[in-house]
Amino acid sequence: MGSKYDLMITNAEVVTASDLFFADIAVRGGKIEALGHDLGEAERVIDAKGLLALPGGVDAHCHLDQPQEIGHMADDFESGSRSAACGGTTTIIPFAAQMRGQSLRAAVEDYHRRAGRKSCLDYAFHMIITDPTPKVLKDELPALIQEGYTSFKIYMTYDDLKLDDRQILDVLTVAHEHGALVMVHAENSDCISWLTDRLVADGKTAPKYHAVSRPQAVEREATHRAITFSELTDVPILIVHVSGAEAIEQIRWAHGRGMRIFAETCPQYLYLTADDLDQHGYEGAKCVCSPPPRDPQNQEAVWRALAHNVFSVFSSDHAPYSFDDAEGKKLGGHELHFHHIPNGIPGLETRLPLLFSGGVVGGRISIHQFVAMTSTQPAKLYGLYPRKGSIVVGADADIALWDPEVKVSIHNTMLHHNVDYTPYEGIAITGWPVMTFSRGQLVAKSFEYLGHSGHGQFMPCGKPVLSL
Ligand code: DUC
Ligand code: ZN
Ligand code: ZN
Repeated sequence: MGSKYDLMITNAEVVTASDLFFADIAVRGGKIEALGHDLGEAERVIDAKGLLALPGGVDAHCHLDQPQEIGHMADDFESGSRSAACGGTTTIIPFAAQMRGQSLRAAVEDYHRRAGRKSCLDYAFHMIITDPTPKVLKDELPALIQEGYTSFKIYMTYDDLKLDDRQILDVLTVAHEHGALVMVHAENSDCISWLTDRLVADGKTAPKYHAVSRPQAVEREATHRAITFSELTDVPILIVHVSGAEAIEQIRWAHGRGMRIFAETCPQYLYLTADDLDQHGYEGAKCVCSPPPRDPQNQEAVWRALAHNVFSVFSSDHAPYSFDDAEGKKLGGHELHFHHIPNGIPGLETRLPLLFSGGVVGGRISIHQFVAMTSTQPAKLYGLYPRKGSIVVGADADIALWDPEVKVSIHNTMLHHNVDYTPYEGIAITGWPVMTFSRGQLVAKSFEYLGHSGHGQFMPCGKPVLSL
């Protein structure tokens, strides 16, 4: 090839889900064109000596500008992708959520309008199905799967979102017939509302009671029920945001029976506990998410399950609500009873450093497991591999260069989201991505955002790869 490459990353220690090797990475037209040595000249050369070159992260569970009846998410595709890029992520997959009474097609079209040309990173959509009418099941869903919306989330809780057991069996059947992956939010709705009513009747309304109203038993039961539905309909499912030992036990049980039950966990279940909801005043609202964070023993159970490959995916579940905000945690301008606090915490930018520091530097998981769970496996499960998810010839040049030794103390002031807090304030981290490339474009360097809106492209997804 005579002409110069666009970019050459030299002296990199390249890590994939399976391999580690020293190579130069040659990029042309946004793609990795060659890996090797003495590859020729390039317009731009970046010396990565001392750095690790990892595939950019795929954050397969984040919420951005998601329409909702009350409240407003603090991040849209612009601020969300900016924040993700500064944390080493190069692909985001947020949710096109169907409102009850709305056609699924209209929900997807509306979400494309919201995405506009705002993202600096490539993105795909999951769908959220809340109203599986006969038309949705027979026409819309099969057509949308065909068009590249090959995964969708369903809820077993929340009055405005949940499906009943029969509806779940119906949507799983469509997933089976058309080759889609269903993500399940597994918590028992009636148990939560019964517990909530009792707590409220006793005047127990502070943020800390959020965790009391959603004990592990309600997650365990719903996880088991979802596994049963998967068995009845003969289709793999993915249980999202698994919080602790009891749900893990159910997933291991299913694995023991040879079932393809995939599972995801998130940083909040490694770094937060229910005690973080029990802070002075209303501060605990900052850590209200569902399922709630548990206790140190359960944090250890999640770490062990990560080490044992029980989880295929590690996502942020970024659900951005500002604390001091009448559209956020103080909806309507008030401190709310726990069951009215918008659910979710920010985490797009801190997801990878938290797992790298506690997991890889902490000696709990290998760097290959890190790459697998944060990039390669989500790319495969959601039909984006091999374009995304690895450093291989022909893939998009989505690369994060990591300094594995840099010490960072997390503060919200250094983050790039639009949320006015981070639940990880003050946590000391070792290792941070110091340069992030999206299709060969440098989008973040040393905590500074260098990307631009509109660089990111929408990607229709292929069929899920369900044997990792
Ligand atoms: N589930 C999510 O996946 N995100 C935010 C809130 C929730 O319950
Ligand atoms: Zn959920
Ligand atoms: Zn979520």
